[in-house]
Amino acid sequence: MPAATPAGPRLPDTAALRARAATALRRCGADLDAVTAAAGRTLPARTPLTGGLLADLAATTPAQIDAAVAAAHRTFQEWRTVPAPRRGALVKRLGALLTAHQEDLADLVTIEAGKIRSEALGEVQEMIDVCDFAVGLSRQLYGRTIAGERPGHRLSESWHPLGVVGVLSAFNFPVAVWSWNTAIALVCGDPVVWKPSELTPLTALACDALLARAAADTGAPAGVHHLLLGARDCGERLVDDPRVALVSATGSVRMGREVAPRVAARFGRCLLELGGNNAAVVTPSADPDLTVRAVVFSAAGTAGQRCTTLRRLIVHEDVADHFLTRLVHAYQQLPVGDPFDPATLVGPLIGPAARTAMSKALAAAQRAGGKLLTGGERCLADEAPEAAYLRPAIVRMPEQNGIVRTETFAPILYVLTYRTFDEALALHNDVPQGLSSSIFTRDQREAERFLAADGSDCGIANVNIGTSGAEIGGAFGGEKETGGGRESGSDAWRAYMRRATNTVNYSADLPLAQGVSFL
Ligand code: UN1
Repeated sequence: MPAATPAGPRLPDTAALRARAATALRRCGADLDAVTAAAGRTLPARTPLTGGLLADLAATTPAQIDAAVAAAHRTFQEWRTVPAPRRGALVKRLGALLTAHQEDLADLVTIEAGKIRSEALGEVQEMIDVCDFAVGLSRQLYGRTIAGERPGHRLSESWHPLGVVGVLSAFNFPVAVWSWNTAIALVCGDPVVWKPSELTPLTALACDALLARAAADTGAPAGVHHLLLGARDCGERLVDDPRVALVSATGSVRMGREVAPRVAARFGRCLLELGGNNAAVVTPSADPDLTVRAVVFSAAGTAGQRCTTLRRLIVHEDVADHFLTRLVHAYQQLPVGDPFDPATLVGPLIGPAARTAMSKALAAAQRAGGKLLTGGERCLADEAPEAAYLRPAIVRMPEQNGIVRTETFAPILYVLTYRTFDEALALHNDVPQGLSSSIFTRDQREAERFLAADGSDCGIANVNIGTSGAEIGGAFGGEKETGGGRESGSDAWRAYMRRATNTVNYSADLPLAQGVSFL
């Protein structure tokens, strides 16, 4: 449990957190006092550790947003002609600066998003990893040569920079998802305008300062990156601006439903990473120790606030009771509290609204016949009444009803049981979302079936590991209401470039395709 004496404070106070954030920012090259608003439109920066106010920041004005997009668009005319490996040099330098400032950035991630130390460091590592990936990619933006049908002709495709990329990111991965988009957009030749979650402006300021330094150090134009601090209206201006060629948005399904048609109406491109409702199938042959550990990390880690968090467990009825006894026991040992304490495994939820959403979902699940096996209690309420520390919960459900099919961004794991493997797959796929999925089995037939065309319908399908914690090398994203986008590894870079098909006639004849004769 967190090292604490019952009488003493168990959480750092807001003033200490503010000082720590200011130090981390200063080391990264940003000055908290300089960005604090004297008057006018403000954006409050809070910490979920106490619920306290860290600073009132000056919010970006509509005129500044338009100026940022205009500058990014101007920079595009130049940046697109810089050879990709030279663009890679900027990202290489960014990766080096992120490495040098891993601790500072992790401090800010903990202070603003509430992540425990190891996960905060892991999030920064994810940024460093994607920079490495993008640097390699900067020499591998390959097109194809295609076997054409006409003699004396060469048919090929080339990939060109697309334009300004607008990145809308969420609080739960305040910097990693930005880096997936930004590192790849930059090597692809696209300037970035970033609108981070209004809940995590300080981590964004630090990243923006480091990228500005990387640009200065490598001779890249400063206009390749712009940060907008503000609420929804900031994002809306990016969504509606025809100079923004690609809007890459991470967040709720509700947000995606607004963004996608607005971008489509102007024939812009969208890359959406929306909600998940990720499940794991636990079969009779599953390795019990490994499965319990994987399930606890995926379901209760990050306080249940990953898109990839495990939210549904589909367990074979023969092993359900035994497995759940072990799982409940593991849950009850989870230390909840100050995320800076190395013993803590579960930090706070992002704020009071998340606390309410969790309580409401638990009440709805129980009204529908669910049995709360553990969790849901509030912790540290006396010390931090504005914060949201809750024990991760497990609820055994009689069926997959509306509440189970809804993503609640909190540590609630719903348990369902199955008899036949087909039944497990049907339950698995019968939700509107399609991000991540897992099966725990030592039966190869089951494992392969889960990964086959009629198995999991998600963008990520795993065997004997949990639903969360993907590496950056694979394409990240999902189907159905998750939005269909793919980010980070594999060939996700193609979303950030435009494809041109080129046919070159090096003969003296003019044969027409499809055997057409004319003139
Ligand atoms: C997210 O929650 O939006 O796979 C991203 C994972 C992390 C990324 C999650 N690498 O859990």
